[in-house]
Amino acid sequence: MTRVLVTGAAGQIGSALVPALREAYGEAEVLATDLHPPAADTGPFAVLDCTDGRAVAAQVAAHRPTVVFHLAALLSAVGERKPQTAFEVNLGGLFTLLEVARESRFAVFTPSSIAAFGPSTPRDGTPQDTLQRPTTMYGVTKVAGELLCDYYHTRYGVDTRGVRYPGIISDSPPGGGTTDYAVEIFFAAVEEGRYTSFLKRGTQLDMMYMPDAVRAAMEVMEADSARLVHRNAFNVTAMQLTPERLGDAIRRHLPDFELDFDPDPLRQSIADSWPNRLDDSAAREEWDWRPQFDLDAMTDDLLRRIRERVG
Ligand code: NAD
Ligand code: AKB
Repeated sequence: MTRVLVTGAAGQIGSALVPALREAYGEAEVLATDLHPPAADTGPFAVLDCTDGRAVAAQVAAHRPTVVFHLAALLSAVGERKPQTAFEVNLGGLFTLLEVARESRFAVFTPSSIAAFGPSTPRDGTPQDTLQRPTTMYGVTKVAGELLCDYYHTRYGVDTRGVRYPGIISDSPPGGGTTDYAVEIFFAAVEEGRYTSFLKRGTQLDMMYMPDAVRAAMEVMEADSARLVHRNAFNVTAMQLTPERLGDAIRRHLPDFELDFDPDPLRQSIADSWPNRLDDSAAREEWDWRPQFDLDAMTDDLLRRIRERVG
């Protein structure tokens, strides 16, 4: 039987992952945890600070998870504004959880990010195994977290797995990252008919629609471990977007949509340090990863959802 605990469950990814996990494993089997309750969710929830080792151990003892989806983190832009807290939560929280996993023997899913790469990484067709010298605190915690997860697997046999997510686009609000513009643009298009991008024209980044991101997390945890050469930090991607490409896709539905640009220096410099396009062939080979949504399919689905919500 699969019993699940999710940290950071009230955030952008948790808001979609928790319902999908409950659908798959049963509502009572999935305990959502965060510093505060999720906006919409009504299933089992507990307040849990992932940096508090005693509290994490107590929740694990009470719920007895077989797998923890560890989503608690500060994202790239917030992390640059609060680097000390980002280190404490992103790396301290992960270390705390892995220590509990070492004792209690549950599997751990930890998302890394395209932020684990830096300006010296090959930008096009970024390989699975390559140079990683990120220049943000978020990126530093992500690459260190990848290594920590590998270490707990090889040293202690903890079943650690994970993916390097690109920017995730969804109808749940983003948590303070560099790719947030790609969510904001859809809401602004429906509500105001215009959007001012904080990334400049031509800034290309890997992106993925939330249903694919949720499926990636669940599929890598269900994958046959005998096939896994890598375990943590699988490159995964679905599409490569610029603000203009998103604008063009939105204009198929809303022809009068206006897009202009007012680049934010912090988030632009972060975006400029990340890859243009990941090579996700290791995930495709080792656990049959395939994205299902391209730009047009995502745009059709997301605009429909936002319109239903906004009315
Ligand atoms: P988010 O910012 O939307 O949510 C993170 C959640 O963590 C928040 O609800 C916050 O309250 C919680 N949190 C913060 N500090 C905490 C603490 N001390 N203890 C417990 N909870 C705490 O982030 P998200 O977008 O849902 O991201 C989830 C994971 O996926 C993160 O590891 C992130 O780095 C990774 N990721 C996300 C994206 C993306 O585009 N959303 C891309 C790559 C990787
Ligand atoms: C961010 O922009 O910080 C996140 C990410 C790509 O990790 N969305």
